Amino acid sequence: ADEVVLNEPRDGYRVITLNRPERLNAFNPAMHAALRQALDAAAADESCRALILTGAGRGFCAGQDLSDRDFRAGEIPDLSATLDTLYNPLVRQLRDLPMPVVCAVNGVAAGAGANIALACDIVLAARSARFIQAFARIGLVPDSGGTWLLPRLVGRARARALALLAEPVPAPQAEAWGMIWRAVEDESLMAEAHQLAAHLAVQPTAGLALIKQALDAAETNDLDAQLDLERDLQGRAGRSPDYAEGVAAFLEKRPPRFSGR
Ligand code: T3D
Repeated sequence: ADEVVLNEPRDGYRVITLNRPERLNAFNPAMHAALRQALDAAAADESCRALILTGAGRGFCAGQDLSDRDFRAGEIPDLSATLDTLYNPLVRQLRDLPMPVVCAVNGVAAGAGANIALACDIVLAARSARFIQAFARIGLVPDSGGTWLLPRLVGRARARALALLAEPVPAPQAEAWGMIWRAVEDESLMAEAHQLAAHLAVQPTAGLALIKQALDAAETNDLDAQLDLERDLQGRAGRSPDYAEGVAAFLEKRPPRFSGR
């Protein structure tokens, strides 16, 4: 019952739940370790072809657990070290997972919690959820990829104001701005997330992983480099059993049965 991350296998996918609800699922070292372990296990499990990441209780994640930062004890925390050893590897791992990650943002997502949600592949949020770049309120810099991802998601003007003002963005606004995929009724969030994950879990997983790779590279490639990359990735996709199955199913006018390979 005191597991800080829950890992629930479903048919073809897993649900990973941040589970420190009394702290709005703020990150401490134990939760970092458990989350990394859950992601490693998902990546190593061939039958796992999609993930849902969500939070227990009324929040999604309030970022770093600030009660671990006690200056009264004379501690001057080395935040570069926490980014290097905890947050940055987590964001890299999420981005590099060879399967789609659906984030079901069930409530407030603040600080690193907001940016970890935004680093997922498809972000669904409960209408009542909000996203807060809380860092500026406490003298910090948006991290976990926020300064890179936000301008790309919402444009330079909104990214600057959000980072500097630390104002909450309600989920429907986040959807309207293109920051997330969809805001849905609170009551239907998990049902919609499960539906999406179950759908993704029977898709051509290896192909979806190549799509993730192409879109990530596109953020920094010029068109020429991206065309070369598309050529290389399409070459790999074209040799996959799922491509052969997709074409066969189309020609035979039947639903495909993708193996994920
Ligand atoms: O440090 C490093 O390693 C560098 C990395 C930094 C990454 C970061 O994420 S920095 C940003 C850290 N996060 C924040 O600054 C957000 C802090 N939290 C809030 O601003 C608010 O809690 C929220 C806006 C997220 C939600 O507000 P509200 O009113 O819905 O809830 P609340 O009453 O503030 O919080 C509920 C409880 O959770 C409360 O505990 P209590 O009073 O009931 O015992 C609150 O203290 C606790 N809580 C919320 N966020 C955190 C937290 N406890 C520790 N750390 C938190 N981040």
